[in-house]
Amino acid sequence: MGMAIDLAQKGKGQVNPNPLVGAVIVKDGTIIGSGYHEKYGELHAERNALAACTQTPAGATLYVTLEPCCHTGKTPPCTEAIIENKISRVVVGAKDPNPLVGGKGIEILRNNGIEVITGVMEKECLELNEVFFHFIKNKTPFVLMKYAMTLDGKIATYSGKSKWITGEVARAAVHETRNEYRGIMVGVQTVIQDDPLLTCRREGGRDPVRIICDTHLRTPLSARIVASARRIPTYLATCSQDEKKIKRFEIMGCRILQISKEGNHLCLKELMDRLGAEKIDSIILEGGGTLNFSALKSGIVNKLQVYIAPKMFGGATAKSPVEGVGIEAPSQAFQFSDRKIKIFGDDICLEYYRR
Ligand code: AOF
Ligand code: ZN
Repeated sequence: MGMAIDLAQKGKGQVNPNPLVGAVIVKDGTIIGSGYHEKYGELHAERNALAACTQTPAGATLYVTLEPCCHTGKTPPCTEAIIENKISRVVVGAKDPNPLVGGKGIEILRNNGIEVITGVMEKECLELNEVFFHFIKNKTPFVLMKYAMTLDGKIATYSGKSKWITGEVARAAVHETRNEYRGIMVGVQTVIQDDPLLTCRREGGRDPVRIICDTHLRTPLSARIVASARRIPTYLATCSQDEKKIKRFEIMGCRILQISKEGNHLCLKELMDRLGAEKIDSIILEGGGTLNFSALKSGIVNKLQVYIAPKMFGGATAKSPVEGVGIEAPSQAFQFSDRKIKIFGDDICLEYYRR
């Protein structure tokens, strides 16, 4: 199962909004075939593993990270292939919460005399597909809030400069994440201040779809994101009704999402529904502080990644990662759990889930 998980990871950046799935076929103690879900819409892991078998899989055990499907989607049911190939035992990591499957895959296999063992390395298999499990249940993107800060909690110097806070190893990890996640979202203030591109600078990587939260449509037409919108899908989420302005962005290749207003900002929950409908299953939220606070407050954040570099900027006016109005009492704090610590050279990365 560990090998099947490793194989599944190879599909990162290629399969959204479908799951990462790996499969290994073992006969008489020998691996006779393996495979993974390589690309969205193409063959599932189980069929790829069966096709790769070096000898007949009859009587073999199939290890698969996700319950085999039993529906005809873009491909025929994997349960059929497993039955036809006379696999005698199937070991499943996690059950498939897809309502089209949801335990029925396992049931069909058992009804056909196949022994099925479930929940093997389940925790790891659930984590592997945290995005898929969230998206299939909620139909909204899984949101990762990510920022890099100094030891004194600054994301820029007092003059607004932020290149760079973390070192090269940590920055490379960020581009791995950009390859994995389908979308990346920032507030308009970040676009005005940093003029970022938000692309994936990793060899063979995929650029995430870019989303700018821009309540009053203040994005400069000269921004690099706008200039590259024909090449990389770009959404401007706004409350503005200014048709003339909207037209200008559309001509540049941006897609406008008109969203209702909630207080002084656009309604993030509504935006998540709209992005979910566009099949965007995952988003990296890269700030700035105003949007980060709104995102926490509106409850759209699922996971947190905080990169910390061993340096300090100081400065009372230097920006910190979460701003907005904040909360009044510590008892109202946004809470996080399930801590993980990752090391990237001299930097560290803390990961938590929103509680
Ligand atoms: C995958 N890859 O390896 C497995 C999946 O639209 P389809 O036909 O590609 O089916 C997608 C569903 O199939 C998916 O939501 C999940 O429930 C199930 N299993 N999907 O893309 C795979 N095993
Ligand atoms: Zn399948």
